[in-house]
Amino acid sequence: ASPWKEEPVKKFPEDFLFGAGSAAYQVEGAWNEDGKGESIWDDFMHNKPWLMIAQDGSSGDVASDSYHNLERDIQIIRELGLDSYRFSISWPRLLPSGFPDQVNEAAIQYYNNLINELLKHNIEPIVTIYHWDLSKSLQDLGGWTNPNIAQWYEDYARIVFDNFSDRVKLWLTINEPNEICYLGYGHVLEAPALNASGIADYLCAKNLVIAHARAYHLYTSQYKPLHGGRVGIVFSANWHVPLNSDSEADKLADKLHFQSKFGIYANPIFGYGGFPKEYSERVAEKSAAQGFPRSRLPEFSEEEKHFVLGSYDFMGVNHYTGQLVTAENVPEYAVPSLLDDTGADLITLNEWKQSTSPWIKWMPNSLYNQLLELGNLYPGVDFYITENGWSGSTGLVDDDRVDYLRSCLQQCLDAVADGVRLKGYYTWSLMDSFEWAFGYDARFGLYEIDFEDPKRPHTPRKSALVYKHIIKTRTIDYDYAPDSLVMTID
Ligand code: GBH
Repeated sequence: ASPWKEEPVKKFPEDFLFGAGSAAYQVEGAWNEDGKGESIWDDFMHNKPWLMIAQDGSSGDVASDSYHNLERDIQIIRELGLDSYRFSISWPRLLPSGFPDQVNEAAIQYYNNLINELLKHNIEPIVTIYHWDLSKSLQDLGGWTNPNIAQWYEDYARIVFDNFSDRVKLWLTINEPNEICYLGYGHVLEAPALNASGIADYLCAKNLVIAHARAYHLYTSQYKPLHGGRVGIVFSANWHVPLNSDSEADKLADKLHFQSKFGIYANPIFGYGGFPKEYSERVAEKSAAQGFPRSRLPEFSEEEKHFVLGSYDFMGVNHYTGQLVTAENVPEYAVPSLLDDTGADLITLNEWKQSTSPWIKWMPNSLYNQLLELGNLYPGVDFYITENGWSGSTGLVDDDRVDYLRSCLQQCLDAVADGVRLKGYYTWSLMDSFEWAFGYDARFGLYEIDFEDPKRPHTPRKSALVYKHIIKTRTIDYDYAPDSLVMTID
């Protein structure tokens, strides 16, 4: 029975971490300064701009210019009163060649300054080791489809731990495997835009979970005994339900869809090991029928399964929305592809409020449902919501974001009351930043950034004041309305 059940929780526990997040390519800028190497996102923006959804010539070359505005970032983090700040380290900034033959001192300086400033003000850093900006030099060798990447990633993680693990206690190995593998290698929505679904995304999936496990074991054997921190991985998890709950076909489509986006990454680490059984069987059958001599979904050896299984201290979850899943009237997907293997179509309802991002609609109670599902699937696991947020446009009175934020935090409280071991919540994002293929069209920030101005001035939105009040009182006061949009450090 849950310790929470007897006394429904109205208040967030004192040790619950309230945070906000960012990612290196989205905020740092300084893409070619101080010895930084080229990443696959630099390459994507400079050499394949036609693949962008926002056709406005934007890129992350300067972004929110956090590399030159550390004081500003610390200032706004302190104004909000965050318990914790999530940021990522840029692999090519730290290791310009992708390999540890040279370590960039300027990068160590920048991240040291950031970490030290956070700690000076009692703010817990949670650091993503890899948030999508792979060194281009490693992509030229196949990137995440090359099994050697598990070793390259471990080498990189060792440099990260050597330099920062005396002070950073919370580590996120990799952000959103599904987006890296499916959208980057299976599709063209993200770098490296390989567009080889049903093959490259599956190779990536296996190599990526092994890379994660290598970093986990490295930390656990060599750094944890000295510093006692914790290591997790971040999955994207959008809520999903069969469109017709009486239909066996819809239920199967829903299951295979969730396995294709989440299970193939989570099951090897948190489940019973290896890829999920139903999904492996489906891809093996399809592959045979298509004339492939073996399944397009690679297998794990017993040794690999054992190595990966249980390689976690907690799970990070990025959650934004959800969909209804059906097997009816499924479009003709390319063959082979992950979508064809899955055989599902995703439906959203017109009555759900639409954000500025085409992919985010407000599906009622999706976060609560997702947390409950994960809590039931993986009992005993600690969770953090590592991203959750609402995209709007420019403007400071962001009432939709305020409503969404309050609702999602209420859903967190409800999930905690029902026994889910949720330890923290990080809103996405601290400030407006470069939103990948969507450029600067989608604004997620608690703070607005003026990207037209070379100084990148920042202004708090209403949601910043509301979040600050929630953090301070550790309750959600639905009547709270700030008198003015002025933020100061308490
Ligand atoms: C997160 O991904 C990322 O981790 C974060 O860096 C990012 O800033 C944040 O989302 C907000 O965008 O409409 O077909 O082009 C969430 C997963 C992957 C969902 C890309 C939207 C585009 C789908 N996202 N996807 S489409």
